[in-house]
Amino acid sequence: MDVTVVIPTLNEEEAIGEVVEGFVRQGFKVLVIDGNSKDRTREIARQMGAEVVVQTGKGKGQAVAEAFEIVNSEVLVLVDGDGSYLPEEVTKLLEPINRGLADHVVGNRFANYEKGAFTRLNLVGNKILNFFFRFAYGIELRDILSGYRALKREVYKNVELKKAGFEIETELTVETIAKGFRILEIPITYRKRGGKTKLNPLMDGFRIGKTIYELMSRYSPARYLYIIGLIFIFAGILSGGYVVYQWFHRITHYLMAILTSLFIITGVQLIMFGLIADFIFRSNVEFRKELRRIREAMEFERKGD
Ligand SMILES: Nc1nc2c(ncn2[C@@H]2O[C@H](COP(=O)(O)OP(=O)(O)O)[C@@H](O)[C@H]2O)c(=O)[nH]1
Ligand SMILES: [Mg+2]
Repeated sequence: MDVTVVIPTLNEEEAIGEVVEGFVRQGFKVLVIDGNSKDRTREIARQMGAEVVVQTGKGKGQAVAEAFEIVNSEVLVLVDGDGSYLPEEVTKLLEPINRGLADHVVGNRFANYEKGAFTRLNLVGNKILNFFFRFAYGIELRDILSGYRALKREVYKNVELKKAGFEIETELTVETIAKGFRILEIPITYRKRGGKTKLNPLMDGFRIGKTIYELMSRYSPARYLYIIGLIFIFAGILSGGYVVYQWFHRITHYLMAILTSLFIITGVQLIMFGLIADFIFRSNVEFRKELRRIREAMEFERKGD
């Protein structure tokens, strides 16, 4: 199989040599996309046999998007340059793709992580964001922010990435699902990184949460509308309760009664729109999947001729 390993780096001289070597040893092409490191990262990567490109813009997300344009292999593996993932375990990620079970495979770090690989804040932040993601999209994923992934060409050439920074993993995951590709998690090992992290847990955590929420209106419209609808109904129940309570005390609130019905009607309407949105969105995804199956079948036949 034709595989390119893409490693975004920013000042990773401590670990990059070992990472590149680990993949080159297994016979993979390696592309390091560097964010203008001020240390020896590029030099070491080249020595170890990687092709090195300096990204044109800023941020991990921009670097990855750029690499998606440069590479054209059947499969692209994405991995951090900090030594926190094991190059040998790449076979675990490639296997489901080889067997035709998935289009995008994510290494789940929570299966087996070294003590100290996650700081406490990092662990809590990850759990919260994963929980929020499951709640927002209704998809059973445990480690959406993992940096170790394998993507088929169809996936990495078709996802639309707009975020420049650490929101990239969220965007990649949501885009994969919205475009009707199959995503799968596989347990992997996660080690303590060499060198310092570039991620600011609070700032970037907040940005990632914001991205999950922003993408929701586009990719999980039903749940988005249900939540707003429920807020309206809740407001209606509160004001309605108050109106009825006062009415028993012989005080009538006409305006508030009208407001109550508006709240409830708006809420119910939003939920109905949500149902319709859900139906449209689902059939759209099914439609894309079916189209892909047909296209694959046709290509398979053509190759057979
Ligand atoms: N090209 C590029 N790589 C970056 C940038 N920021 C971070 N990286 C790399 O992206 C990978 C993930 O970043 P890291 O700091 O390990 O984040 P964490 O794994 O979430 O703690 C590492 O290999 C970083 O060197 C950037 O602005 N440009
Ligand atoms: Mg890392």
